[in-house]
Amino acid sequence: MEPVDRRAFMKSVAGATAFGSADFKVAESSDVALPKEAKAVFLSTWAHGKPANERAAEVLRSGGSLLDAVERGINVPENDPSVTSVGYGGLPNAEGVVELDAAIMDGTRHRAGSVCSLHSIKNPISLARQVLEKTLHTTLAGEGAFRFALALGFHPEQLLTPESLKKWLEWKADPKRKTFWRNPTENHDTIGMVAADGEGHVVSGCSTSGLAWKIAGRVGDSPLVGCGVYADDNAGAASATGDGDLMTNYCTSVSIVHTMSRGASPQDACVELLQHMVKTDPANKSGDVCVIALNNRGEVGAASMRAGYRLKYALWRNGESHLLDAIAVY
Ligand code: SD4
Repeated sequence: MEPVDRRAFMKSVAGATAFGSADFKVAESSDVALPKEAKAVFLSTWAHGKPANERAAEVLRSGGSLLDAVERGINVPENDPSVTSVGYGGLPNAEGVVELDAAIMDGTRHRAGSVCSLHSIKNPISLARQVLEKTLHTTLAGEGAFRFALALGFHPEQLLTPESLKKWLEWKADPKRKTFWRNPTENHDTIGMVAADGEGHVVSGCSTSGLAWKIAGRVGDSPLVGCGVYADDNAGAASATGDGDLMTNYCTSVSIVHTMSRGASPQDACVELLQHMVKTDPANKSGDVCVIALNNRGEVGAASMRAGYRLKYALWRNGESHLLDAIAVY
């Protein structure tokens, strides 16, 4: 196949709002002389996806698997207290407890591991990976997930930072505070990461502290297989970020992957899902919905429902790391 023309690629990046299949070529498996990470593609949500992608590429370069790469890449925002929607420093639920959700899915085995409503464990994506590798289960929740973590040697930690505690106290003290008793609220920014190794293998991972001030015990879309993550080597992988209470009803990630398996590009599959959501309910046009996807050839797509909640997504490929704006469908 033709070598990737980096200059042409950079040109296409400038001012581009999304990558379609035409923008992008990956190495074929005959390019065996290329280092492992040179063939790989990492695509993640939001600005914190950029250092996550870079870490993921490093892990692959140093001999890790694609699953290791996605897990350790997602560990980066989980460990960063300035990211207030993932892991340590994530904003807590209405009771002041940080409850984390995460999932990872291996497109080769067609198996996932996930954890939800997990407290006191900084790296839920790593625990989700352990559910996948060490158990016959797919999802562990709450106290059981916490005890599973302790049994595996994870250390319990206070996940509230002085900053997130302060924000929670301010929210609590506000008589007009937004709650989830049929009221919208904000604070998003889950990390979703999808990856392809250039040899047909895909992985999807997702980690979040969920919606700030959520009702205790609420589980979002992120740890649900088919919603926050889905990966199938026969087609590709997808992930989502935004209002999980809305997106769960559309099984976003599996819908996108199934559309790709019928021949659609990742970009078209993302857009089709958002259009379908609006077709079933026009009110969804104002929803906070963002999706990312790639296929098993490493072609990528990303879309937001609306410009007012536009996804920034991070793309790593060919040793280059970019932060880009997704298109808004409405
Ligand atoms: C949730 N989807 O718990 C997550 C939150 C999120 O960007 O993605 N924020 O609903």
